Amino acid sequence: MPVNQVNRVLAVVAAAALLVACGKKEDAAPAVPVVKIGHVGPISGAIAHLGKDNEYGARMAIDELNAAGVTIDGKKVKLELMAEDDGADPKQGTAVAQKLADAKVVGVIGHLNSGTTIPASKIYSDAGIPQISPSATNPKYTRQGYKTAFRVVADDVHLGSTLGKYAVGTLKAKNVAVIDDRTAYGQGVAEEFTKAAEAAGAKVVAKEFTTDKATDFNAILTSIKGKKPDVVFFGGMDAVGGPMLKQMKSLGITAKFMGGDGICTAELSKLAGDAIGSEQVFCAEAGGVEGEGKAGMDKFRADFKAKFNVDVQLYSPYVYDATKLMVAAMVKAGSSDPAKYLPVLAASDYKGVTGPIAFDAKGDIKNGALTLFTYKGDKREQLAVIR
Ligand code: ABU
Repeated sequence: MPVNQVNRVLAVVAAAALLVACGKKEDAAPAVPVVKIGHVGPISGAIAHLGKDNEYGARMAIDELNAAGVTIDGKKVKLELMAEDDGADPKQGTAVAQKLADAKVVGVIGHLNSGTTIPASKIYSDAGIPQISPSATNPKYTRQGYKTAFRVVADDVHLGSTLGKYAVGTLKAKNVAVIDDRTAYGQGVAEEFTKAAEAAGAKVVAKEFTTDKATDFNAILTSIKGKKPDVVFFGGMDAVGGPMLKQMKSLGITAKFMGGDGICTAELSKLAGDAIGSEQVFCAEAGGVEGEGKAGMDKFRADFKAKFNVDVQLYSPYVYDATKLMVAAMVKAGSSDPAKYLPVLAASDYKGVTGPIAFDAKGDIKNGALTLFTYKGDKREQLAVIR
């Protein structure tokens, strides 16, 4: 074929290729808008197992929602989880809160700890970003007047006062010792326990302090032993409570051990070893289901185990509900713009695996439950659901 003919053929082929390419571009599906939701918990440090438990709850909700398809204002969207680690440290907590605000997430589920949730809540409030904590129980979080702050669990007033009454009324404690880890949560729940135990007639024979990083409690436990308490209450988390129980056993302290939700985990029995005993440890989770609600919770636990190959530690079901509840508010509002869906979120009337969720004027769950547990070896056994 002559050269000019070859050139003509090549030109025709190139033009056809260009047309095909252009056609492809026109036919390509439009990009699906991405809706970014933040999650924050301690994924590093002594309570990383609890942070991961929470993060898995958020991932499970997002994966299920994306699989089912989420449509906001007639448009299909893709949800994306921006998961951050605050190390349970207040400074790291505010740094990641700012990072999420800068990344323009439309909502945040977290943080896990009261000590990080409270300072971070100012950043979210200033940025107009709705925040739902699934586990921070210090009352201050929802008492700062921020319209963006919500909580799907009961608070430390409910936890501490119920445990104080239980120690005196059911465990018949006359003398109690109180230890706290000086965190916003540990100190707060210990104060509420103390008030309620004293009001019910018990004497506080010892008040001791530790930290959320301590590992040696011999000095405070030896002092407590001399005061012969019937109950030792610990305001803090399982990573400290477990070793503390072990050291109580080695010192021959036979008092019952109590704590709030921070010790009420699947991990506590592993951390305490045989010091967990049987009906030796009592604690409360700041939520709970009973009756018909148990089937949904059992299914969640089974699905969670199948997906992540680990058991629920404590608050992943609450994170799961908080995430789905936030997205439900966006769908109902027809917008993922925080300013538009925030009032819908505040007026939520949602039925989750953790039970019904509606918020009061402060952003706290209305009529929140709590569940008392004891341990029999490595089994956490439910005693009662209290409202
Ligand atoms: N509520 C126990 C663990 C989280 C916190 O409030 O610090």
